[in-house]
Amino acid sequence: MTQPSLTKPIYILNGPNLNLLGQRQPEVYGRETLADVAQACADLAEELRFSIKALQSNHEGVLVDWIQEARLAGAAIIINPGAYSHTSVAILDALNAFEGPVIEVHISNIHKREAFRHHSYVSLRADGVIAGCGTQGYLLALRRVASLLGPR
Ligand code: CA2
Repeated sequence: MTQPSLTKPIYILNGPNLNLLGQRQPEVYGRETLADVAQACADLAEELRFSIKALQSNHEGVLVDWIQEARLAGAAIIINPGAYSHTSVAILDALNAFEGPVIEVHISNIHKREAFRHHSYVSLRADGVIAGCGTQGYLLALRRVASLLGPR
C-alpha cells in the first residue's frame, strides 16, 4: 500500500488563461488540458512520494495569496505565471518571501516569441526556469523539485 505523504505538498500554480489549455492555439500550447497536466503531475508526484496542490487563477492577487499560503503550507512552488511573468512585481515580491525551491515553467519557448515575452520578473527569484518543453515542462520541474527536496 502507498504511504500517505507526511510532508507538505508541492504547489503547482498556473496563471491567467492557462485554464484554456487544450482548447485553443494547440500549435503553441499543445492539446493537453490543464486537468490532464494536473493528473500527470499527481501521478508522477505519487511515484516520487510527494503530493501536489494544483491551482489556477486568472487573478494576480489570488496567485499572490496562494504563494503566501505556500510559505506556511508548501514544500516548493512550480509556477507558470502566464502573462504575469512579464509584468508582475507583486508575484515576484511574494515569491521572494517564500523560502523553498521555486521553478518557473513556460510551455512555449518565450525567447523564440515576441520581445515583450523575453523578460520575466519571476526569473529573478526562480531557482530554475523551463521553457519550450511543452506541458512536459511541469513534469521536468517536478523531478527537479524532488531532487532539490531530497530523497523520500
Ligand atoms: O508559454 C507559457 O507557458 C506562457 O507562460 C503562456 C502565457 C504567455 O502569456 C506567456 O508569455 C508564456 C499565456 C497563457 C495562455 O494560455 C493559453 C492556452 C491555450 C489557449 C489560449 C491561451
